[in-house]
Amino acid sequence: MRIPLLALGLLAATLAGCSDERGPKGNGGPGPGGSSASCVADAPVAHTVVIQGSRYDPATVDGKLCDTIAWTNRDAVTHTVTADDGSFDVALPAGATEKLLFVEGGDHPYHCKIHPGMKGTVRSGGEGTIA
Ligand SMILES: [Cu+2]
Repeated sequence: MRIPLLALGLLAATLAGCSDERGPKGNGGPGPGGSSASCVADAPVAHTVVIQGSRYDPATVDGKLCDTIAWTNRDAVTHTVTADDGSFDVALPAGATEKLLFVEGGDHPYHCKIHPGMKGTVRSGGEGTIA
């Protein structure tokens, strides 16, 4: 089975506007742990969300920069993992697994387009680029 890996974040954010992103991120100057982390596109899955009974479990993932999160649909119907802001939109037929790599910090609330009551959130910190 093919499992596409979708990356979201920096690229889209950069294209979306705000051309000037030189805001200071760290505490003064070049130190260890700057804001230029490199995320590996095929990194192991850091978190798994199971979709069962038309619920995301867990509903909130406390992720980190560069985390890859996998959603597995154990229901007999199709669900989606769709960002509230449209930055990602993945359909999961029954039994399917899809992965997303999070390279942009902040909260990423998402929902199922088919079942409006299904809601979840991915939290990730920091910013990175895909190696
Ligand atoms: Cu659904």
